[in-house]
Amino acid sequence: MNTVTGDVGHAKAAPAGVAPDWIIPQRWRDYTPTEHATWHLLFERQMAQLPKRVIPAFLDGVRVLGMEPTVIPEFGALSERLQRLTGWSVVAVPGLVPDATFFHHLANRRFVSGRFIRTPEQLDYLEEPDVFHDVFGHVPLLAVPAYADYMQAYGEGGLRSLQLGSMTQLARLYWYTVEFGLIREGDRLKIFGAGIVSSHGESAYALDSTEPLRIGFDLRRIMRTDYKIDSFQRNYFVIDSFEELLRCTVEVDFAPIYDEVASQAVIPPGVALPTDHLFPPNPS
Ligand code: HBI
Ligand code: FE
Repeated sequence: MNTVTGDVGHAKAAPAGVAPDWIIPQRWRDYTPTEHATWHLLFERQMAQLPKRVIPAFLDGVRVLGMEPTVIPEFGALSERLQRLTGWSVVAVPGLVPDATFFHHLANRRFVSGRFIRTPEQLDYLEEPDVFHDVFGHVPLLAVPAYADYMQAYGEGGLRSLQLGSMTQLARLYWYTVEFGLIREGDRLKIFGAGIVSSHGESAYALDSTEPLRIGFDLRRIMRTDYKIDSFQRNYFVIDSFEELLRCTVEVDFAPIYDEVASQAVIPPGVALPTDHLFPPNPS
């Protein structure tokens, strides 16, 4: 299952009745029993397979934020817990928002989440991020300080990238870390990307399949690497730690890197370079 977080263009006007920052009320009481049951099904399905696949900090986040298996989290209570830990809050939006709006919220430690949830017929394919992808996939790690700092730095970098016309390169960094990132844990690889964590099929494929490349983190390599939004990834990138990820964003001025990368060929997904540090699938 993949969620499209592709480029939705720049500052599009908010739909009628929606605030300019695209935030809408979650109206938690309006969720139907079927919608809560869909959350319950997706939650249990993932929690059955994630404990041995996901970075432990993700499970700690689910627990410390009080996420329940049976009901869609209420964003006010969720935000109260989260704010105490890392200053982040979760706000509801109708779906994909313009890039500038998205980056603006991240830069202010507000994570935007679709309020809708997929239908029972749509369990494994989704056009836009729904509340399960956004809240189950993305929010638990916002309880981890280094990751919370990285997400805010990404938002600030995103606003700068729009000024520089380099958003495509920066969006690849988001895609290959926040959405589809892997992390080393000893001699094994673990999942942390929200697009994998919230996907039943890709949670297995990303670690076990011999098909995709698993490439050691390299900022310039990532910024040159295209990605597919409607199938499992053909390559993943592997970080050593969130601290490493944070260092690569806050201590580095991206402007010269954007220039360097813009003059080089885009690398299609699934193509290995001789300079890549490749990881094998996890030993079974
Ligand atoms: N809007 N709601 C929402 N969620 C996203 O993940 C999102 C978005 N708008 C733009 C976007 N992502 C990407 O284009 C940026 O990561 C570049
Ligand atoms: Fe996402």
